[in-house]
Amino acid sequence: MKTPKYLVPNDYMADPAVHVFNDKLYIYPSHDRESGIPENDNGDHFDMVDYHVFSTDDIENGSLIDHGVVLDVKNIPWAGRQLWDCDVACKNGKYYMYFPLKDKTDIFRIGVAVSDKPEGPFTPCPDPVRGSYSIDPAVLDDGDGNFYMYFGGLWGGQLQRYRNNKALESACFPADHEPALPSLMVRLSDDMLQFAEEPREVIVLDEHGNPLTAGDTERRFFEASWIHKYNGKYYFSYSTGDTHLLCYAVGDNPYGPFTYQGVILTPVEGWTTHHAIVEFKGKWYLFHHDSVPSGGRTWLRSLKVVELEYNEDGTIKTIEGRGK
Ligand code: FUB
Repeated sequence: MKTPKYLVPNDYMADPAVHVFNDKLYIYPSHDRESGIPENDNGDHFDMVDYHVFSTDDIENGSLIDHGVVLDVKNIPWAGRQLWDCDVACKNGKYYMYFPLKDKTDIFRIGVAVSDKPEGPFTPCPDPVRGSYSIDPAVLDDGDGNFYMYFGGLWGGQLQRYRNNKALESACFPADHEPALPSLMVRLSDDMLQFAEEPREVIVLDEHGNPLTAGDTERRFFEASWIHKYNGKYYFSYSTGDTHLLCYAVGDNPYGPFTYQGVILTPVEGWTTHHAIVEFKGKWYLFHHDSVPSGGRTWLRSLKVVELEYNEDGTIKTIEGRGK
């Protein structure tokens, strides 16, 4: 599949998380909608209220099943507003959906909802994960019984309001020459419902072994963490936000550090860019979104998929976001 393909032409879906469970591909997107809220740097216009799940056993030529609404904000006891990018992990036959949501004080927390089936529906826990903050959880099943969550996002994602896992009096961005605010990562507890340790910084190093700086806006982390393994290496990928790139960095273990490698996807139509990388039936795919079908309305995004290819040295071939 060399040409990108839209997956859900009759609705607006974004921020895909994608996994293979029981030999099927499951897609867990955000569900965009027109709320009428004006666009601003806090992302108030991304006012999503539920999630759908999609599945297929043939992403190239098969149809996609829409399993309908699997979690609704009105059923989450601690909910304020804005269901953003979620992810799902499977352990011992149970499926755990991790989702960011503002609580009743307008602070993003990460919640968990549980199901016996990958397609849900998911039952939310009464409270958010203790010590959680910011947005965009992505969970790695490391295959050895350990599960790791990567999370965080700048600006509307509120990451600049924290240092060392503590809330600041007010938001604080590093100076351009200082290390960039990194994504966070944390091992999950055995029951998958809490953090097993304090979240740690995901350090992305440049070619000289120095952490990327805040002024390095074409390479530094902004939001949309994703992690996958290829040939025994850990590939941490993310969006650079205001420079609209999907980039990646490679490390030897889930904690990093990771060394910056390059661009996966050049800018798409629309402000945000977000993705998942997954292997299915012997091929690798980049799931992402753009705002072409909505005529550029950045809060109404459409899901896409395209094949992703590696070079022999393990680097990823860059894909054109506005390519046909
Ligand atoms: O969908 C809302 C936010 O937009 C996501 O959490 C970010 O990653 C960006 O895609």
